[in-house]
Amino acid sequence: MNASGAKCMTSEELYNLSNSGAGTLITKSCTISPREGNPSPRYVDLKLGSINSMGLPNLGFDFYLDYVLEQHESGNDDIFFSIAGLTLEENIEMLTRVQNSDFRGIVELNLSCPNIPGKPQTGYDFERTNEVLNKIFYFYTKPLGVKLPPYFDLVHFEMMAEILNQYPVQFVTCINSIGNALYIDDESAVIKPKGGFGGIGGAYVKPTALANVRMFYKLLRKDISIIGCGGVETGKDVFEHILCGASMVQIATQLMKEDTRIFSRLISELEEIMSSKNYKALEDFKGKLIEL
Ligand code: YRO
Repeated sequence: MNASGAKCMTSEELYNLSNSGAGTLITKSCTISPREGNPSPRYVDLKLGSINSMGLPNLGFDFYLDYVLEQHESGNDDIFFSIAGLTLEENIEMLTRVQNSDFRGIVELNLSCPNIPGKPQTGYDFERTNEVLNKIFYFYTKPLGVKLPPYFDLVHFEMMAEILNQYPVQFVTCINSIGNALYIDDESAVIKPKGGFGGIGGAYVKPTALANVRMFYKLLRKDISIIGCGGVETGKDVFEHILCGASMVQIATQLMKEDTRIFSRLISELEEIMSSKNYKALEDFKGKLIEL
């Protein structure tokens, strides 16, 4: 599937994804009101990946709720709806409306929202993450998972896993972009917002993504699925994410570099690797990384 943010904001983009070889799709993270996002240049393609500071441009909650309900009417409930309120109250309002709708798909809650001013993003604020999940699961009963930022410290993996294991989370998606990096061309930043700071994706982040998939695969309850995201360019990268424990894989940077034909390419490259190893199903190698 695509990762939220990559070619999934407009009707046309969602239409193209739904007619691609992707297993499913996810909508652009939304807020209640439509947002223009940050000034351009705000997304730059790099040799080894990408940098972005989009600033959450989206067509607003109602647009995406209408889209997923339209899909439901056509019999398609295998769809992910990404939510990224700028406050806990905004997330609760959107999720209340999803709960009370006919939506039968899956919500991915983006925990990279700014949260409380002066505090880290929600995903890096463990107490706040616990509070957010506690308030949400108090009323929300439909399938829901969380999109996590990358972690770099073993204790942070354990702290986040301990929190997530207390809630009926269906999946976690690892990882969002590696935040607040700076890419320079000659003497200049390459994106305009935030003095050139932005989230990094692509080949740069694959080892971090794989480590996050692997750690959460080991630490989370076995009924919590892992969606791998980060640095997928080829079927070999998909294979490695699954080897670390992913059940599904998302593509952002490489989908931006190519087009929606990437999904059938990745599937045939993965099938090629599987048949060369005599694997018939994902279960034959999922999570089975050889550790020396
Ligand atoms: O800038 C974005 O819209 C963006 N880019 C990412 O790489 N990941 C994200 O989760 C988002 C949306 C959320 C936020 C970073 C703007 C708070």
